[in-house]
Amino acid sequence: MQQADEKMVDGGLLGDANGVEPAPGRVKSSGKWQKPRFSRKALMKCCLVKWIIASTQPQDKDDSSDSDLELSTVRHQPEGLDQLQAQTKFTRKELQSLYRGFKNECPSGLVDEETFKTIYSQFFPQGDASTYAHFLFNAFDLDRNGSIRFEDFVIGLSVLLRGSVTEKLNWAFNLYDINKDGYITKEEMLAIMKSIYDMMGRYTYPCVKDDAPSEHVDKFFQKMDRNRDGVVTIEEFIETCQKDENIMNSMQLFENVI
Ligand SMILES: [Ca+2]
Ligand SMILES: [Ca+2]
Ligand SMILES: [Ca+2]
Repeated sequence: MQQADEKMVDGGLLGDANGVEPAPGRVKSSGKWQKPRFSRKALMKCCLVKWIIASTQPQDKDDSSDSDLELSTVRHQPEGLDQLQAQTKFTRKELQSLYRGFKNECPSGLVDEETFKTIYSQFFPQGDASTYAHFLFNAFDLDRNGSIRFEDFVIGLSVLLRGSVTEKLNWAFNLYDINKDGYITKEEMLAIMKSIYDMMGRYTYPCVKDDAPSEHVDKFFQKMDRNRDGVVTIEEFIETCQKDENIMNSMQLFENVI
């Protein structure tokens, strides 16, 4: 019975991911480990997900490597899978796939800042990703002890990829609030923006001028700091973002660099 259920879930995910039916003739054998599939294209834009998926993809398609993978899937079950399923918007299978990749890349079960820097410099080789990776790492490392556990990692990913607009904005606020004091200053916003532009690289990202980050920030900050006290609170941030389409569009830029 369970096998049948799993097959149904599987088919649903596949259809959603590609918008097409699986090629006829490619019959899946149930119970076999499959390449991770995610139900939304947006997920695939996420560097952290790409990083993990790259490590779980078999180098070739021969059957022996498949059974190796199957074995290691069984070996590496995340602890508290039920709880994680409740805490995130990932399916059980997605969580298992993410966990497999995570354990492959980080056998210790923890990600450190250096790893984030390596990931982002790989995806953005034309720029300098180190500052952005530092800020992003701090946004995931909620207890600020210098490492990210799998649980924190997937809970963060779940918000970023499948959270509601408000959840995403809360997360973005936490990223922008570099010193985590509950306020975004103009300097913090500028530092984040600059780190994104630095990572993108001046010559490869279209329409980027030298003064683009500070122009961006001036505009943003004016709109967001509604009571003109020099700092942006979470309330100001969420209210402004939700009301202003331009800012929402600019948040897309941000979403492309997670
Ligand atoms: Ca931590
Ligand atoms: Ca702050
Ligand atoms: Ca204010």
